Amino acid sequence: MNHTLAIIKPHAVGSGNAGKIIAHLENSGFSIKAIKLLVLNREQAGAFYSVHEGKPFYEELVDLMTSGPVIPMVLEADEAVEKLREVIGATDPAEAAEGTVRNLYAESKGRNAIHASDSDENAQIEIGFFFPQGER
Ligand code: 3AN
Repeated sequence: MNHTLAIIKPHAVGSGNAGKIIAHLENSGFSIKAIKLLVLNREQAGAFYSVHEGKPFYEELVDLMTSGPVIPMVLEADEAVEKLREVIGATDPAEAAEGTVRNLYAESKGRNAIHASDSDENAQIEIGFFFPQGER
């Protein structure tokens, strides 16, 4: 079994879709190993997305991720990272396959409802960001 990190983004929490997204993930075969709800400050959101610093959408991304509570969770499944990327669909909801989380719940490429780690290495880093060793 492998682990990955998902984050339900503030606009999806605000629009009342968090429960449906969590159910979608569980119905897709993931089990939740850790979960919390918190509001990120700009420093935390900027650090989390530091690979995107300098890109045209960076400020918009930090604005979005600090606009309300987020729900990060550690998900477990076989090949969790690849599987979750498949279940959430493409970054741009216009390109996300039918029935994927972003096809169902994203509003735009920026407001795309959910984040998922893109490699096993990043999954470990991102899990540690929200759920430090001592807390697990
Ligand atoms: P993904 O979330 O599918 O891994 P990344 O890592 O390329 O996509 O981008 C991280 C986040 O940055 C996306 N979830 C999205 O919110 C935002 N983003 C990426 N590209 C754009 C873009 N062209 N315009 C607006 N926001 C973007």
